[in-house]
Amino acid sequence: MGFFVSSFIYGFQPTTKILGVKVGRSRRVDLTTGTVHGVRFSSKRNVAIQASKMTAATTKKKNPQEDLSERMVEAVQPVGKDISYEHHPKQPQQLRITEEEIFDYEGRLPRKHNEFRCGFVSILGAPNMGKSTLLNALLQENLCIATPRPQTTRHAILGVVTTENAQLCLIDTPGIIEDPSYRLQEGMMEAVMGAFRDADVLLVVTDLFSTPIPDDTIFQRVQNSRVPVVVAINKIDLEGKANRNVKISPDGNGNEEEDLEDKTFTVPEAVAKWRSLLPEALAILPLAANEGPDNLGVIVLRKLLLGEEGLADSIRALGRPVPGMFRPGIQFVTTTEAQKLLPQGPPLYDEETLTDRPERFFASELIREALFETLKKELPYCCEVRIDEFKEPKPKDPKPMNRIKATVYVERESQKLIVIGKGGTQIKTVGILAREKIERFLQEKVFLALEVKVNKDWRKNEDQLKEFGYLNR
Ligand SMILES: Nc1nc2c(ncn2[C@@H]2O[C@H](COP(=O)(O)OP(=O)(O)OP(=O)(O)O)[C@@H](O)[C@H]2O)c(=O)[nH]1
Ligand SMILES: [Mg+2]
Repeated sequence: MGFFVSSFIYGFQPTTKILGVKVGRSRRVDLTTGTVHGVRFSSKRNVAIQASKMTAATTKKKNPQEDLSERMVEAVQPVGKDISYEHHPKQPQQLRITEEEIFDYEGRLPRKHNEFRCGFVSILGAPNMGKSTLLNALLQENLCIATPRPQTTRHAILGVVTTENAQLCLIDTPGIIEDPSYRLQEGMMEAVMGAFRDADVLLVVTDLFSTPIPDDTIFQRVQNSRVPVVVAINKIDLEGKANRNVKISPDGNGNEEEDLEDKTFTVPEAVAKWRSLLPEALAILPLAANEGPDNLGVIVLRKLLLGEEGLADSIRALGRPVPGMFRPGIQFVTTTEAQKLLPQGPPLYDEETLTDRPERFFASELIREALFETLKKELPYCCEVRIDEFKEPKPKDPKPMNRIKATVYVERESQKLIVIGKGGTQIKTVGILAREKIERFLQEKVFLALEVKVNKDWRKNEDQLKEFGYLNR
């Protein structure tokens, strides 16, 4: 049975529309139309479904701190005949369902949403192309961290856009590098490959330097992709401007060669280049993700992926057609064609859901963002952040305050000294910046305590990386 379950878990394709249990590399379950968030597959014998508390920051609801165990029971009940479950004795937020029953469950449920479309769009590209910025613009929320430095993103991160007719599950991924030089980078590339497998659409992000996907094997997979490919040529605001381009040095250690002056391509040149690289791409769209959701290119991309009405008009609003934006002889993509991008099927997530990761995760990411923005050279790459304690405000607190304790792990004693700084000044700066970021994210006051510890060579340590969630256990 172990075999079936693991093949089921990893072999899941959204297009097969297994209603009820979606697993893949993300952690969640949808039973009928009820959605259970934050599913963890634990021991070999039992599959534990854990509902993480969805809070304001990770959903669009104002006050979604409801008891999810109720909802989980409701979600399971429609198939109660086939699935037996029990609450975890100590953790009411957990239900246990045996593997066999979950497996039996495949494809049993009636489809309720014949017209609804739902699927995964994996965002891929070289480091620093603006993938995370683009996800945030499409999502219309600041969910993923983005910094001027390459290799900011280390995990595959889900962002969910739900409209009346469709649900777009966007997956941000770490920037692709050709030769991972330590185990952490290998884990990051595993996250890229996982997102590839789950994708209904590949969204390749590049910039006006026409930065290619640095790994030939991955690029060939994009070229031979059976799912549609859309290319976003980002940062078109830099057209014609010389730009300080930060490149990763060949040692792959995250060291940077800064201040390289490079001249950009023009938009038509970049589009023509990508059209020759990917002749079958459905669309090659110039845009500027850092202008956010109102950028004309971002609007087109969102409508295209969601298959919304008015797509052709939005394409016209971009201005004079750039040759190569669409396949030869085609001026634009129709809404009907765009509606074929996502497979038909019911939503996998509640309409308020923005992501499947808890606030803790985003708190640690925002601390990492502050480290990336504050520390020099390769130092941020040696840092990992763990949240040790996250106490939400009590309901009757006159001044609601989240209390967060976190540890910044570095690889060596010498790094610890720099991250702390003389008299603790450096870590204090990081702490203030991170606190402001987390407060904006949670929309609540935060008390943040940071500690710095050495975790020798954690980037190479298999067990440590598993614990940090970079490698599969
Ligand atoms: N000028 C300009 N800069 C942009 C644009 N979009 C993103 N950026 C900047 O590009 C830098 C990298 O953005 P990210 O979103 O972190 O890039 P990424 O592809 O996710 O990078 P990794 O996570 O390292 O792979 C950030 O400084 C962004 O502000 C844009 O349209 N124009
Ligand atoms: Mg990123």
